[in-house]
Amino acid sequence: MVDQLEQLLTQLETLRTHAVEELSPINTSAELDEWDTRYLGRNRGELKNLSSVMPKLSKEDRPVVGQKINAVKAVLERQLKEKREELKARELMLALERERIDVTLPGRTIPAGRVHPISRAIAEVSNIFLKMGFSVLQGYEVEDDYHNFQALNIPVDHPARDMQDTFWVEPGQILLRTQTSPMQIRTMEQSQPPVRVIVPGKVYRNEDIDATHEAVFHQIEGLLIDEHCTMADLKGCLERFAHEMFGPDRRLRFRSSYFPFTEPSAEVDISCGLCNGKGCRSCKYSGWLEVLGSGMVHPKVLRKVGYDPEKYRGFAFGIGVERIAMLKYDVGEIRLFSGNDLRFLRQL
Ligand code: FA5
Repeated sequence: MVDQLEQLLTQLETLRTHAVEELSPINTSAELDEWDTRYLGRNRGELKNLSSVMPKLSKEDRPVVGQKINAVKAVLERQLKEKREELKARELMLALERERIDVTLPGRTIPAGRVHPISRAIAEVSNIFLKMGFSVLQGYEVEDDYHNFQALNIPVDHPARDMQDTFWVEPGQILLRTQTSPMQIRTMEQSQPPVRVIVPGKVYRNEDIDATHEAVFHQIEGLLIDEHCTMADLKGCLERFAHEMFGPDRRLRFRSSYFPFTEPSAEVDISCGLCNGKGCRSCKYSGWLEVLGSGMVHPKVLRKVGYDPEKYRGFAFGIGVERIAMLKYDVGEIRLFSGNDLRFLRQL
C-alpha cells in the first residue's frame, strides 16, 4: 500500500512539474484554455483522473493523497490565474500598439486652390475704383454690331474696325465683343447722369499672338459722365489708380491717340517695373507698357444715347487686365496667364 501511495504522490508531483513547465511558453488565451482543460478539466483533466483512485485508497492514505491533490490543484490554479492576467495584459498592450495614433506625424495637407492672377488683378482694380465711387457692372460677351461698333461712332466700313479683327457669330450682326466699350452704350441707354461705372470682362480679337498679345483677354471699361468733367479729371483718376495699384514711384505717360468714340483720346503707358524703365523684352525695349486706352466721351456718342452734350461731359477708359497683371506680378509673357500651368500659377 505504501508503494501505491508513494507512486500516487510521485505521479501528482510529476503532473505538477509538467503542468508548470508547459505553462511558461504559452502565449495565447486559446493555448491556455487547452492547458486548463488538459490539467484542471472537470471531466477528463489529468488531476481529475488521478483523483479517481481516491475511493480505492485506504482510510489513512486518502487524506494524504487528498491534501496533495488539493495542493497541486491550488498551485496550478494560482499559476493559471497569473498566466491569464499576464496574457490579458500582453494582449491589451498589443492591441494598443496596433491602434496607436502617432500624434507626432505631420497631417495630410489638402491643397487649397487660390484665385487666378487675372481674377485677382480684376478684384484689385475694381476695389480701387469702388473707393473712388464707381460701381461694378457686367456686360455680354456676345454682342451686336450696333453696341460694339455703330453706337461707338464706328459705322459699317469705318477703317477703325480693322484695328479689332473680329470673331463673327453672324457676320455683320452678332459678334464676340472686341472690347468692353459696348457697355458704355448699354449703361447710358439704361441710366441718367451722373454715371460712374467700371465693367470688367473677357474680350475677343483675331489677333497675332505674341508676348504681350492674346486673342482672348480681359479689359476693364470705365465710364464717368457728369455736368463738370474735364481731361484733368481723367488724368487725376487714372494717376490715382496707377499709384494705388503699383506704388507712387510708377510713372504714367499719356500719348495722344485716336478712338472714334472719344475726343481727345489718349493711350496710357506705365513705366515697366521689370526693367525700371530701362527697356526689356516685355516692354519691347521701350521702358513703357501700354495698359489702357482712354479719352473724353465723343459728343456723337452722347447724342446717340440721348444725353445732351451741351450739358453732360465725361471720360472713358479701357484697361488691359493682362497687361496690368504682367506689371503687377512681374510676368514677361502674357500667354502664361491662359496656360493654366500650375507650375506658373503657384508662383504668384
Ligand atoms: C480699346 O479696346 C478701347 N475700347 C479702349 C478705350 C475705352 C478707349 C474707352 C477709349 C475709351 P485698345 O484696343 O487699345 O482699346 O485696347 C485697350 C487695352 O487692352 C490696351 O491698352 C491693352 O492694354 C489691352 N489690349 C489690347 N489688345 C490686347 C491683346 N491682344 N492682348 C492683351 N491685351 C490687349
